[in-house]
Amino acid sequence: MTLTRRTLLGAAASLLLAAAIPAHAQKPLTIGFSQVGAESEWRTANTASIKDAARKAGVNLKFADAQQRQENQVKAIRSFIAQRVDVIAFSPVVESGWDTVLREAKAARIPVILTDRAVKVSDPSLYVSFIGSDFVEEGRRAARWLVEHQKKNPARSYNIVELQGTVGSAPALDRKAGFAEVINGNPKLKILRSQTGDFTRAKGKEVMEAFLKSEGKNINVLYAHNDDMAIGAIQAIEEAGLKPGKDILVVSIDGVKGAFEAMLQGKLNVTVECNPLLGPQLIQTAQLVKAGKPVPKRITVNEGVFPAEVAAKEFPNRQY
Ligand code: GZL
Repeated sequence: MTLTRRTLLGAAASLLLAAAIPAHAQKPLTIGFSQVGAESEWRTANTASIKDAARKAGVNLKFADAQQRQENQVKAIRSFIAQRVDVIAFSPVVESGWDTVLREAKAARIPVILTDRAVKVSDPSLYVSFIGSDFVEEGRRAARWLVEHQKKNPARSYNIVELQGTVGSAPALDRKAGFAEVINGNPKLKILRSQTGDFTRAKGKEVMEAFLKSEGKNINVLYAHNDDMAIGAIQAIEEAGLKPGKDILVVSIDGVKGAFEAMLQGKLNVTVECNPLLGPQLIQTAQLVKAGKPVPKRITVNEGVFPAEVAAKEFPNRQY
């Protein structure tokens, strides 16, 4: 029997076999996921959501924690390519520097899904979909709360210090831009100092200590790009003998449990929600991509704003 005929017969046999195996018994979908790190309560909830959704769907999840370092994410993506996973997904720690490795994934014909944070790439076809929040709008919402608060005391001016997220990350760049857009031109709202706290409690406390040392009682408001930095800063404010939430208003983003607890203690004034529960949408999108079905380029999530007045009522409903 010639090789060709044997090969054709072999292929036909395997096709018949595959058709006979029920879908659930076929090879499970394998997703390689590179996570930013474990820097905040938000990230912990995001990781739990992804792992839980993968487990429930019977997905084989290869999970890599990059400890907030881009080189670790590039390494993880290359490893997923070498392992020939079905889909690569990741939350890019920073916006730029992804073209080369994403071109390698494209050359290997492995689709890439972005979750949580976006990338800036020359060729948008390097990823199939981005599932996450509108960070510019989150920054606007934080500023709008402060604008409305200032209107209650029209004669008062507010000096603001800003704790930015990780340098170069989409949430840090966009939350800064959205906040600045809304306060721009308002003579009563002025940003005195702005510096990164890298989204962590420890760094948020450290930078707030420096702000207090240089600006002292001049500070009326803290705008933190995430609740973890705000919670660290609250400790610094108290250690300086000031009352967070009163002497210094605290405006933050994420909506994690720690922020609700701080609001219930009167130490934080408002948190703008940033939903980390992206697991189910990620798995569903990966399954559609694997099945060759079309998926939206941009999948957003619904989010709210939680001022301290609603904290007691809302806290029991929080899922993260
Ligand atoms: C936002 C996410 C940010 C959170 C932080 O989607 O990337 O990173 O706001 C987290 O808490 O560290």
